[in-house]
Amino acid sequence: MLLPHTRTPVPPGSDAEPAVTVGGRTLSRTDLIGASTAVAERLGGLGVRGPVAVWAEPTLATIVALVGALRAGVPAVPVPPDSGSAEIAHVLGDSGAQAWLGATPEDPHGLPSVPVREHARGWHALPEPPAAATALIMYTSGTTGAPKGVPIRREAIAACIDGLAAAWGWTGNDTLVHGLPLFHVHGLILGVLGPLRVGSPLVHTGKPTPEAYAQAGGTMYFGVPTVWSRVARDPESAAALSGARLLVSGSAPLPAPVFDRIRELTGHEIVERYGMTETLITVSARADGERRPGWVGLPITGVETRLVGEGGAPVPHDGESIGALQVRGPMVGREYLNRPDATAESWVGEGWFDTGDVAVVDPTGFHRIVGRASTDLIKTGGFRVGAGEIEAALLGHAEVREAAVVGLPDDDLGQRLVAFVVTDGARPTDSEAAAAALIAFVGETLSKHKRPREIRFVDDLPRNPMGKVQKKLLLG
Ligand code: MCA
Ligand code: AMP
Repeated sequence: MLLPHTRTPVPPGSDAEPAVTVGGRTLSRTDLIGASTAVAERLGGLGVRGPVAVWAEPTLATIVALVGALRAGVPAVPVPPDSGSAEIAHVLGDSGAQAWLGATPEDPHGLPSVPVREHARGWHALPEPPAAATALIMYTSGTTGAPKGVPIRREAIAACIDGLAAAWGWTGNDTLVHGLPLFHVHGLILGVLGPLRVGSPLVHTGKPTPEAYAQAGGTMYFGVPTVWSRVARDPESAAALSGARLLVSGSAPLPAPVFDRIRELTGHEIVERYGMTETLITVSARADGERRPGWVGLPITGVETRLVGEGGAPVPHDGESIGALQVRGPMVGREYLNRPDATAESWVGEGWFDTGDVAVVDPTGFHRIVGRASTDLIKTGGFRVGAGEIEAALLGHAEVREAAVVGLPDDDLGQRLVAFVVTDGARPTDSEAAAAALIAFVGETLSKHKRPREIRFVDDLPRNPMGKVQKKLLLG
């Protein structure tokens, strides 16, 4: 069964124990089973077979909605609560969402809403949906165009969580703490479905601040590198994590100085793991094994990886030779929703998925992610953002003639979104005000975290003789 089951080994009265705590409010396992069963019964009663959209604020109600949909076998589409209007319209239309389940945005875009009542209880035994059924549809950015939907199978989630539980020695004796968003693989699949499947209570801190992590008193902590670098700059909060069992980082490269500083402050070597929305988590350091700064570890149970060079030639696993990283395994997705073109580009045959990341593998099987093949996929604060989508949003502004978006190195965010903009007519005289207006303009259509941090007004963009913008020249 995917969700939720009792703790292993089963302690007496375990279902009365806390399952999830969000913002200081707790649901026991019994409460969560009852409330999510009520949601599933309601969906069944209304004949909603889905997909259903879930406005994924970090609340108990969101968790009840998502677990209810999973238990009903209705695909759920988590929608980022900072989404802009164009994004919401795209996600609802592309996924074919039939209704909102629980909270809605101010403009529900014409969809009805099925209420979620945290205090309602249902007690029917629900049949387990087929393992290959779609549990979630998650949206993720490509280099260009609108975000693509990734259907995520129940069996893929189970394989990912079980593989990580084995790698990390994760059991019902752990308490997991994090404050990550509930609309991505990291915060939702690892961070909510993980503890429910493993049987370890979850404490969600609302926001992933060092102070909140320090106060939560968990055994396992998840964070993106930005979270760990903020903890590294807060020695008092960091010291409070010394008693934990495992600190885990993922979603973007963890800088080696942050790894070193956290070790100094907490006595812990952070376990790093690597994954994607399309593949879930495929590679990780082990709790009982080596943790090497700058390296993301070994394939988890059931995963195969390979490095591919120019012309498809295999690249040796010698710790130095660089190749395109491809992965396959039971947690890897099978397609993008409604996008046979993009599916054919990334799924290259026999279940292999071309990650778009460039990596090296050493003779012991340890993986290091060297970078991305394209400068147009940017990771900022752990969020994946496509340059093309932001450029298209900027070009929607009447005064923007050309735009090029790049990720510049940033101590806090890893990469910071910077847009180079050519305006119609002369450069704006008050460039600060013009930049603020453009940043706000992007925030109206796209998610807040897709807003450029900085706008640089230029006369021309550097182009090659074919007219293509040479982004590498903007990075320097
Ligand atoms: C941000 N702000 C801005 C701009 N950008 N203001 C003006 N112009 C801008 N361009 C504002 C924000 O709204 C915020 O305001 C303030 O500046 C600080 O923002 P920020 O620096 O972004 O900090 P933050 O809001 O504290 O967020 C940092 C964060 C966040 C908590 C680390 O980036 C985050 O939650 N990242 C997690 C991403 C994640 O879960 N990725 C997983 C996907 P105010 O304070 O007023 O709000 S990857 C995945 O799932 C795979 C499978 C994997 O491997 O894990
Ligand atoms: P997303 O689909 O948002 O999860 O983004 C996936 C991308 O995040 C991957 O293709 C990598 O580029 C990056 N990523 C995830 N985890 C790591 C990591 N531990 N080290 C380096 N890059 C990572």
